[in-house]
Amino acid sequence: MTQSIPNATTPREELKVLIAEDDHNSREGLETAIRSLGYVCAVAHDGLQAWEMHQAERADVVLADWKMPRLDGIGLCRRIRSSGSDGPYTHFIFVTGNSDKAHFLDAMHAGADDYITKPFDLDELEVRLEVARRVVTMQRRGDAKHSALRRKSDGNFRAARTDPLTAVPNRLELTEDLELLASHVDRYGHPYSAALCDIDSFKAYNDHFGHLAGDEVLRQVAHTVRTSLRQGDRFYRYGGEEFLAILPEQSLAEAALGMDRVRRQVEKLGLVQAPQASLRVVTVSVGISELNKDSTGGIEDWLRRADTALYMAKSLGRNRVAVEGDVRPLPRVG
Ligand code: GH3
Ligand code: MG
Ligand code: MG
Ligand code: MG
Repeated sequence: MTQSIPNATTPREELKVLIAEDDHNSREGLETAIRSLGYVCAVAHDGLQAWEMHQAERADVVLADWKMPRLDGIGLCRRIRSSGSDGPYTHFIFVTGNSDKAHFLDAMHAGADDYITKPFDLDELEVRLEVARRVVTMQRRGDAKHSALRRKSDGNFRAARTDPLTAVPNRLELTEDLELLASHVDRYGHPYSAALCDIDSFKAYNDHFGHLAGDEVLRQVAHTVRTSLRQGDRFYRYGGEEFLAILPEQSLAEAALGMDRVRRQVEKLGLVQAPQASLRVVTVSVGISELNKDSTGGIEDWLRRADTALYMAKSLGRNRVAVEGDVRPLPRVG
């Protein structure tokens, strides 16, 4: 056996090697060789112990004897192959006295990557471990790339469903959520209220203070409404200066009370309105409708009813909450 010293200047991927060998002398010889080549090494006295150790701390490379008590090398190889389909790859090398073709083929069919016959040659072991290192390194790089791509595609998924100005979910997310919600109402009969919120006299605000100042108002109002809602309520930018809150398990009366609290929070922001607006500070009007198992018109009709209620809130003087059915034909103010 010639002993070669690993090149300390080459950056090397750390490789964890696990030896499974029941024969004392073979085990010690292999361990000494592996350590001399600069690898981290763990040692098991049979296949079952190796399997348990591998489960506790995954090895990058397994060097396994063939014949061992409790679980032989073939059994160990099969277990590792059938368990590791979604994790990092384990490079499996047989180190065995069986030098015939039939054993070699059995080993490779069981999922082995390489096959070394005893007595092993240190130079040969070294180059075979270099092969293992290349495979493991490539696999690690592939995993890192895959994770990065996955993070990116998760990020793209979120970005496509988020309004960039206010950071609240957008219409695409709403459309997807509404499909789910419709099936929930059909199946479980749970009621939902829709609260359509519209900033009052926002055109006047923009005309007076400019579009950028208007954007800032949109951000602040969105943040205030969102943080004033109950946990479990959902909130979307519906379009322009309109937002939609979906309130699960709330009757119209409960939703009206809750949304009036939200409306007051917006008023309390005290964002000074344009002089030509009818109100002194920035406010919202809210229209509420309910969807339950008795609703006949479906989602579209539900949202249309919220819009009608919103129109009513505007007609009644803005900065207020109106519930569907509140039909009081007062003249539109402001
Ligand atoms: P009302 O009280 O009846 O709702 O009156 P309003 O002026 O709020 O309603 P109108 O529909 O006449 O005007 C809505 C305004 O909202 C006009 C539009 O420029 C503004 N707006 C819509 N989206 C944005 C946005 O992203 N940024 C800014 N700054 N303004 C927006
Ligand atoms: Mg043995
Ligand atoms: Mg509007
Ligand atoms: Mg408006």
